[in-house]
Amino acid sequence: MTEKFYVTSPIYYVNAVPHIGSAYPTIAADVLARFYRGAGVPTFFLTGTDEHGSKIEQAARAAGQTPEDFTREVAAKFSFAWDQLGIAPDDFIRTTEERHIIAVTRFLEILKDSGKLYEGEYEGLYCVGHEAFINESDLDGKGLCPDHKTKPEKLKEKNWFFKLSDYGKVLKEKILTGSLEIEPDSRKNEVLSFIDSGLEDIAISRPNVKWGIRLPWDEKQTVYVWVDALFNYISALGFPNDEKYKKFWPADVHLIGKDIIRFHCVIWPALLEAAGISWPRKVFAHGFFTIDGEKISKSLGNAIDPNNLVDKYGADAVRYFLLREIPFGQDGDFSIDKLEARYEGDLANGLGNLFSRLTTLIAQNLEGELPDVVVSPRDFDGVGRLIENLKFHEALAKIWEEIAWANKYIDETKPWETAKKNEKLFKEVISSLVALLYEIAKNLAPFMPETAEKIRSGLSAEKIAKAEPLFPRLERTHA
Ligand code: ME8
Repeated sequence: MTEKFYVTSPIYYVNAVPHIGSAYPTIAADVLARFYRGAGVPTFFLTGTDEHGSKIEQAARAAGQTPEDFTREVAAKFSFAWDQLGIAPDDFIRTTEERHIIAVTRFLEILKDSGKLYEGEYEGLYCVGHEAFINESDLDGKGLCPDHKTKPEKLKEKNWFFKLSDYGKVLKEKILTGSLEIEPDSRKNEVLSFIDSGLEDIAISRPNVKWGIRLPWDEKQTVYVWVDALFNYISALGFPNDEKYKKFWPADVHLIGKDIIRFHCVIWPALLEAAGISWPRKVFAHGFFTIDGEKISKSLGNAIDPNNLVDKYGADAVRYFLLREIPFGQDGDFSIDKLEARYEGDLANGLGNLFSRLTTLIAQNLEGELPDVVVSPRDFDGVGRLIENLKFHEALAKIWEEIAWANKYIDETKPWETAKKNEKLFKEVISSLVALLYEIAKNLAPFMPETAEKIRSGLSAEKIAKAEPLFPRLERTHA
């Protein structure tokens, strides 16, 4: 196994409050971090908020607040939501923090000295929703951005440019040799063909955006928000001198959505290369999900607040559902019906029922005393490897096979009958089930930390009592 593990989620724009889309990669990063921590590997998990640029400035204005107050309030909402979901990052970076601004300023000076920046003029269409220039050919019939349904601004500006066009060759080489891994493969191919189509230099500063980090050598300009944002991955570690930076950089995996792959697989490595800094080892792009078949959008108002889900189903059920239902890396669909079906089937009737049957048998027949625990009758080979490879849904499927096996084993051995007839056999059955349940809890811990803890503490009590249901019956939302 690796000697250290550094995982990041995207940092989220604070123009929107947390929703299940932003919760998704953050939960996945938390699962990886918990898994590596559990394996004794020094681990660092970073998340945070992206707070500069026109989009945020406009959102603050619309809310009638200063950008400072606005960003602070929304960042706190992210932090709160992640906490509710059982997400435990080692750090939460906000791009408006002093430590970030200092690191970005330092990095820009290095970049300037590299000779890879030059001043030029840019004319193009800027989409504030994307925080990026877009091509005329990308617009819909009405001349609007197809994703944001807004008219892009025509800009003609003096900017500082970065010679991205110099980096096609090294990017291709490192991607093809796997020195920068991009997963899934389809995303890797997408990046490679984007590079093949020819890289253009990019503007890395904006003269007319006030809400941003000033260029140290040209105070009239602020850093392009995407460049500012990408640096979070090293500023949070205390680039360039902190021990943490030396210990944890390069990132072992950046988890991102497929929408922001070019920034992470092309611009970010090229900027690092120019500054002589090592590249992240892997970028994994997950898919997008719809809600009841519809795109998540402000105008539809269908964004789901994870806090409401946690209140109703508990954090672990939400974590389980998102990672079990949608194969990580593919697109999928979210619906309350599907969530409730898995809650009742997999969680209440599967795992919950197993735990309650077992504790009841021990409480009723052994006066709550655990027989000697043996080795688990089933092994969980491969679950760890599946997690390392980000195949979360397969890891969970494998754990649930064992849960199903255990419930069937109880049905077949009928321990409530042997309890009276054959105490030795009864104890053997119970011992192996307890051992198996410990194994289940151990493997489940990165995904469902609260549930794993309830199982462990329920089974390690001095006098084992019939357990409270792990997943109480739901009042159905739909008939
Ligand atoms: O892009 N399905 O931030 P953002 C799955 N600040 N994942 C979804 C989703 C959906 N429907 N909607 C959003 C930004 N996401 C930048 C990132 S990183 C240096 C800067 C997830 O608030 C997905 O991971 O728009 C996507 O990449 C991320 O939220 C974008 O969040």
